Amino acid sequence: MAKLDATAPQPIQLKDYLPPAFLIDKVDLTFDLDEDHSRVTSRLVLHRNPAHPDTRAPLRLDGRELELEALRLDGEPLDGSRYELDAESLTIASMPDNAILEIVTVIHPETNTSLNGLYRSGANFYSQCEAEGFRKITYYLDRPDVMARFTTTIVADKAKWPVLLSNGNKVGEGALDRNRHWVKWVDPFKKPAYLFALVAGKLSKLADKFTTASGREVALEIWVEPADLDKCDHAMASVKKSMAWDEQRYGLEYDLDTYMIVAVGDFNMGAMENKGLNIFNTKYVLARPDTATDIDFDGIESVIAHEYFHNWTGNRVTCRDWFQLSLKEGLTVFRDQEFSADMGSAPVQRIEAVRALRTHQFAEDAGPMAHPVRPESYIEINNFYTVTVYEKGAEVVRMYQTLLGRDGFRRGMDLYFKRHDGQAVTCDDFRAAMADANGYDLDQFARWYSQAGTPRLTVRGRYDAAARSYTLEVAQSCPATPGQAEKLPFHIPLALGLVGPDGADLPLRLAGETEATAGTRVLSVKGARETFVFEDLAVEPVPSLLRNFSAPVQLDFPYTRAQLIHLLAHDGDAFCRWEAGQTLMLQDLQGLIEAARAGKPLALADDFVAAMRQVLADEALDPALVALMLTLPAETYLADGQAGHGLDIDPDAIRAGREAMKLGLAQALRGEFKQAYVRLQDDGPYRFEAAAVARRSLRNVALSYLGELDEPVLIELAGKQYAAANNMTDAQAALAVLVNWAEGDAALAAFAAKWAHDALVMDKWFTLQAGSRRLGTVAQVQRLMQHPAFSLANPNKVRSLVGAFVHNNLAGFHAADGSGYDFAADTILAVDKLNPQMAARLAGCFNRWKKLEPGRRGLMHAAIERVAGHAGLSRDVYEIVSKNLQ
Ligand code: B3K
Ligand code: ZN
Repeated sequence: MAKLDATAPQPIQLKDYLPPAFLIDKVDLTFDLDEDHSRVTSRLVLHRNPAHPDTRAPLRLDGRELELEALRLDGEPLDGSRYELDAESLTIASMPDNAILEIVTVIHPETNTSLNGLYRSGANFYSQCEAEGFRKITYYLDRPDVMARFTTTIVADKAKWPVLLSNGNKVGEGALDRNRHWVKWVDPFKKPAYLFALVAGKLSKLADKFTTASGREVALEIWVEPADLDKCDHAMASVKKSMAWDEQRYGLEYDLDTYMIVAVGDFNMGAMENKGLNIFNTKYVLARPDTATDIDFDGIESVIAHEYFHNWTGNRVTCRDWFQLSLKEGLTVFRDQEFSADMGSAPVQRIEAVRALRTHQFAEDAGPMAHPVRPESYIEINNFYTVTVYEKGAEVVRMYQTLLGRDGFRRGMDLYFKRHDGQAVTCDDFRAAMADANGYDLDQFARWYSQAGTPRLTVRGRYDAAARSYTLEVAQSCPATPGQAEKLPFHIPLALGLVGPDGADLPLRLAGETEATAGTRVLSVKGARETFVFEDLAVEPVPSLLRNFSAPVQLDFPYTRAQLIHLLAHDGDAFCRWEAGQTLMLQDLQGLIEAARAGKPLALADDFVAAMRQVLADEALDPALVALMLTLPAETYLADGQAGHGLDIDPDAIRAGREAMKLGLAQALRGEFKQAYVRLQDDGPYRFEAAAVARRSLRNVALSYLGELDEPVLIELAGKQYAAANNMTDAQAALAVLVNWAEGDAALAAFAAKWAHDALVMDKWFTLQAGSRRLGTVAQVQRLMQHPAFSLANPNKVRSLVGAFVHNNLAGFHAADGSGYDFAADTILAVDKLNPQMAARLAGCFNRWKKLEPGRRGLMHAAIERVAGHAGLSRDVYEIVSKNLQ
C-alpha cells in the first residue's frame, strides 16, 4: 500500500477529552486590514480552569500560518525563553493563575485560498472559523468549550473597505488619518471562537425590521454586492418567517439588536451561523424568479432558517467538543425540517428528506467513512460535517419527538435550555433533558449516537382468521462497520397502521389492551426480536409500516405486488403511500438492471405501468406528491441497492435499466403525460407558493418523460417551454431535456450568452452538462473546465461541474477505461493545493470502489493509491483516501 506510514497524521479521540487548562473571560481584538498583509492584536483575559486535573499545566494556544510579532504577559514583553512556537501552537510553560496576554500576529488573507480563517474574495474580506479557522487568525484556545466575551475593532481604508462588520452590536466608529476608519463591535454573549466573524468591503444592504414577541425591535440587514441587491427579498422574507416560527414553536426569541446576513460567492459550504453575523454562500441568499429555481427558493428558505435557529441550538448552547457536532447540527436540521414542513407541504418535505437520507447517508453508512452520529475519532474534523452527523442526526432528534410526542419533545427542549444556556455540552446532556423532562427511559436510545450503520428491521406478518388476530414478528440487526463488528439492539420507534380492504385504517388493539386506538400507533421496539399481536381483526389487513419514516432503518417486509398496489392507492400515510410505489418501482428497476446485465430484453411489468397510470390520473392527489411518485431513484442509489444484494456494481447496466424504465413509462403513458403537461400550465406571474411549486414540479416531470421520446414534436415542446419561460424553474427543466439531444447545443450556447455575468446561473449551466447522458463525459467535463466562467478556486464551480460529475453521473464518471478515475485523482490533487476541504469532498467519489465490478475496481484502486502516495497531501484528503485503502 502506498505511503500510509507512522509519520502519517494521527487521529484525535473522544476518549482523550480533557477540559481546557485555562479559560478565557474576555477577548479584545483589533484588526488592521490591508492589501498585502493584515495585523491582528488580541488581548486575552485568562484564568486557570479549576476543572483541569493539572494545576500547573502550561498554556498551549492553537495557531497556524501565523507570524508572531509581539507577545506580552501582564504588560511585560515575553522573551523567547518563556515560550515555544511550532507549526500548530504557542506554548507558555509557566503561567500565573490569572493573566492578561497580548498577542500581535500578521496574517495574509490575500493569499489564503483555503477559505478557512480570514480570506479575500474579490476585494472584500470574509472569515470562516468553524471548526478550527480562528487559529489561522490569532493564537487562541480554539476549542468550543472555551467561551468568551468578544469585542472587535476593525481598522481599514475607508474607500476600499467602507463596510466593516463583526459579531454583536456596533458601539462606535470614526475616522483616522490616511483616509482610514474604524468600527467597534461588542458581542455581549460569550461564545466559542468558531462563531467569530469579520466582513470588510464594498457591500450594499437590504434593511428591514422584526418585532419580537416580547416587543423588542431587531434590525435585519442582508449585505451583498451592490449588483445583487434586487435578489434579496426572498431571503429577507425567510428571515422573518424563521424568527416568528421559532417564537411560536419553541418560545425562542432573537437576542441582539441586529441580525446580519452577508453573502459571498467564495464559500466552502452553504452558510455559517456566526453570532449576529451569519455568512452565507450566495447560493443560499440570492434569488429572483428568472435566476433561481423552486428548489433554490426552497433551499434559501431552509438554510436561512437553519442558520437562524442555530442562534439557540448551537450558539447559546454549544458543543463541548467536536465529537458532539450533531448536538447542534442534527438538532438544527430537525428544526429546519419542521419549519419547512410548516411552510409548505409536510409530506412532500418528509419524502424529500428521506430520499436524500437514503441516497447519501445510507451510502455513507455502508462505505469506508461510516461513523456514528457522535464519532469516536477523526483526523480532520472538517471531514465530519457529514450526512451522518447532519441528516441521520436529525432523524435521531425526530425519534425523540416520535417517542415523546410533540409536547413531550417541547418539554425536553425547555429543560435543555433551562439547564444549559451559556454552556458547552454533550449529546448525553441533550438526551438527559429529554428523559428527565418526560420521566422516560432513554438509556438504550444512547446507541443511536454510538453505533454506526443502518439498522435492518425485518418484519413478518401472520393473519389467523380463526383467532381474528394479526401477528407481527419484528427482528432487528445492524451490519458491521469499520471498527464496529458487533452491534447491540437499538431503541426503534415503529409507527404503523393496519389498512383494511376498503383502504381505511383498522382500529388497533394489542393483546392485553382493553381499548382499541384509531389510526397510527408507535410501537417501541427495543429487543433483537419482538412479537406484537393485534386482535379483533375480521379480515386480513395490509400493514403500513414505518409510517412517516419513523426511524432511519432499512425495512424488510415481504409485500406482495397486490399489497403494494393497495397501499399505493389508499394508504392514509402519505410517506407510506409514496414508499409503496417506490418499492414496486425499485423491484422492477432491479429486474431491468439484471436483464441489462444478462443482455435480455427490457420490458416493464403491466401492473406497474397501470399503477403509475392511476397515480398520474389521480387529480385529488397533490401534484407534488404525484411528481415524487413518478421520480426514479438516483443511479447511485440503485448502485448501492445492487451492492446491498451482494452484486458488483455495473454502472452501464444501471444506466440501461433506469433509462429503459423511463422510456417505457414515457411510451406507455405518453397521452397521460401530455394531458398533465397541458392541464398544469400556469400563465400567471411566477409565485413561490406551495400550490404553484407543486404544479410546476409535476408539469416538469411530465416534460422530462416526454423528452425521452425521440419525437421532434416533443423536443420542440421543450424548446418552446425554454423560450417562453418566465422563470428559471421552467427554463432549467426544459434545458435539462434539450441537453440530451443535439438541439441542446444551441440552447446551451444561448443560455451561456445570456447569463455569462451571473455566477450562480452559470453553475446550473455546468451542472446540466455534467449530468447529461449525451454531454456528461470525462472529455467534455475537462473541456468545460477551460471555460472562462469556471474556476478551480471557487467551490461552487467545482461542485457544479466536477462534483456533479463524479458524485452523481454514475455511468459517465465510471467510464470503463478508468479515465474518470484518473481525472478525479488529478483534480483532487490540484484542488488540494488550493483548498483541502474542497478536495476531501471530491475524494468521497472513491467511497464505492470495493463494490465495483472487478475491472473498474482495479482501475479505481490504482487512482486512489496514486492520490494517497502524493507528497504533501493535506490531512483532509489523507483521511478519506487512507480510510478507503484500509
Ligand atoms: N455550522 C456550519 C458548518 C461549518 C462547516 C465547517 N467545515 C454551517 C451549518 O451547519 O449551519
Ligand atoms: Zn448547521
